[in-house]
Amino acid sequence: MATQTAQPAAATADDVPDVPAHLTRDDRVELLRTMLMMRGIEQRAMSLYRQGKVPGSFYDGYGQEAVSAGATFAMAAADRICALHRDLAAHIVRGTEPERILAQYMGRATGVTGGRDGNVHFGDRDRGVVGMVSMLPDMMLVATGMAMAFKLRGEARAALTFFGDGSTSRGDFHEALNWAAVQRLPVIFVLENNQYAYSTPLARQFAVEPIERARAYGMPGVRVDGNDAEAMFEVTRAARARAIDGGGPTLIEAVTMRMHGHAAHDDMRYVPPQLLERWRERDPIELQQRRLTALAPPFDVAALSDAVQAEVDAATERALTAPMPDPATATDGVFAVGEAVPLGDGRAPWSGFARES
Ligand SMILES: Cc1ncc(C[n+]2csc(CCOP(=O)(O)OP(=O)(O)O)c2C)c(N)n1
Ligand SMILES: [Mg+2]
Repeated sequence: MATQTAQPAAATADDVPDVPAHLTRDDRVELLRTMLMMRGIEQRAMSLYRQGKVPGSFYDGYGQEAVSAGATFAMAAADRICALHRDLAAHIVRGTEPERILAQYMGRATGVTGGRDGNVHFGDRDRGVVGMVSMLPDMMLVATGMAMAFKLRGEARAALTFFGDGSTSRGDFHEALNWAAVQRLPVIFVLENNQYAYSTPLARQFAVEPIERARAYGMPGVRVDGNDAEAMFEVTRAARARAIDGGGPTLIEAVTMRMHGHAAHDDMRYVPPQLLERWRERDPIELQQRRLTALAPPFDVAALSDAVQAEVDAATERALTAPMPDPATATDGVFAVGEAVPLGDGRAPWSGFARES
């Protein structure tokens, strides 16, 4: 099992990588649109948070848009995606509407969870994005379990999960990699290495290169420029093809940088300014804009940016006028509906509700 190292494709702002193997012009535009939408929604949500309209805290993936945009774009509709707190582009690729996302952040009835959970802990089951379990990185086990089900049922589907560098220090990371490799499951693990876990830098997280863990557990490991959406697409596409062919899991390390604090309340004074400056030159959206501008004929990136911003503005207006949820519906969709079974019949109390189907 060789560990491949795909060096970051765009080492400097002027070094624009070659045309990718599998993306059409429209696909490349769509990747840019997705990243612009993620940034536009999150920037708007951040200002709504500062106005007191987003309760709790607010987490964003500023500067990391290429990871979830490129990876999710490579997956088929029947595949399942586990998106975390920096992966909004996964929802956008799958078609969750900006208005529902903004309403979600504001706890409105029209949000993805209908106001049951603010912030980023949401999934959209109809679109194959599984709701996030906050304990990190539990979604690795959820993805592994789904991949196990796909394999047992003989379905040509794969599961993909994102997770951060910090969460690789937890036991679940190791259990998921091990089981997926032993069972050769169709699962793709995307390690989003953004250099920090809250205020903890990489050097305090692991004593080996994280990608070495792939070899340790018996699967290919691919290191990729996480700020390059097209490179993300290509490595994920290859990992998916391998998974569907029965080749088992892949660990992808997407190297990127957390450009904002851990959440809205964090001024990240612990991050050296020079580090941020270096990464600012490698902004994933600017990279994709340069690429599309260099096409013949050049693509009008400014018009796309304006169109996305107008969409975010309209979505914000609608989300702001959406109602708050009716308290009477608070437990809808939380408990299974069915007949109550009296205690004392030998069954455990927690089996008191029979599932409808
Ligand atoms: C088991 C567990 N411990 C702590 C937390 C609180 N927490 C949420 S995000 C986060 C940082 C995780 O860092 P990393 O995995 O690198 O992801 P990043 O936030 O950098 O994307 C922490 C500590 C949690 N959700 N789960
Ligand atoms: Mg991190």
